[in-house]
Amino acid sequence: MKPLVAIVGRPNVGKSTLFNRIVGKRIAIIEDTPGVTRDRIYGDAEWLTHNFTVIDTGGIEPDSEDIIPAQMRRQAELAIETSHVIVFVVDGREGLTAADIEVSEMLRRCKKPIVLCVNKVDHVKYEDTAYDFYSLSIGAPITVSAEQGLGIGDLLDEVCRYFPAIEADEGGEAISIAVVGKPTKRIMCLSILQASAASAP
Ligand SMILES: Nc1nc2c(ncn2[C@@H]2O[C@H](COP(=O)(O)OP(=O)(O)OP(=O)(O)O)[C@@H](O)[C@H]2O)c(=O)[nH]1
Ligand SMILES: [Mg+2]
Repeated sequence: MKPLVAIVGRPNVGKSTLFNRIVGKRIAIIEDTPGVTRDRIYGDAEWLTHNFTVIDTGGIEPDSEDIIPAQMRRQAELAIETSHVIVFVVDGREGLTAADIEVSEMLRRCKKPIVLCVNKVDHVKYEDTAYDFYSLSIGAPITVSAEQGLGIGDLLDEVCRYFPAIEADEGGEAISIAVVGKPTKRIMCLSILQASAASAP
């Protein structure tokens, strides 16, 4: 199985734009309105020697009790639960918000590798806005412009750093499945032997 990477964050930060940029196709719908993505969208991607799957998710509104935001949050939680690495997207133009802090607390509980991505840094002159996000205690923020295609290589380098352990784990799982398969084979052989013994004159 390929590594799974979930793109999460509050609404309208540019998750779908980043997703399309990483998969190299316009799969997800992009609009300047919060709440456009409602489901989980999967796409295959590659970077250097790695093949992986990316999941775009709906924006997480931590406080909302309304049905649609709650369902979108559940979709994002499902993506987080099944993924190996999380790309947490924030908006470098708007700066740090209370919703970002709440989403970061939710993500920390999942105990998976998190890469903090500050989007909408379309020009180096905006790079200083990233410093605010150090206070999320998630690690060094990586600045990108999903729209302009800036910083995507650095982001993917960081994401792929977590893959070797995942790929090694997957191998371990495959071996354990093979061992689990053995007794069945023996039982089958035994049944064939018994059947041929029974049918022998
Ligand atoms: N300036 C700038 N705008 C961006 C960038 N990336 C995305 N946007 C804009 O931000 C808005 C929201 O983008 P989306 O990709 O739909 O955001 P989203 O996080 O998927 O939004 P939801 O699905 O509603 O949660 C759109 O108007 C995009 O064009 C960027 O790098 N720079
Ligand atoms: Mg979206």
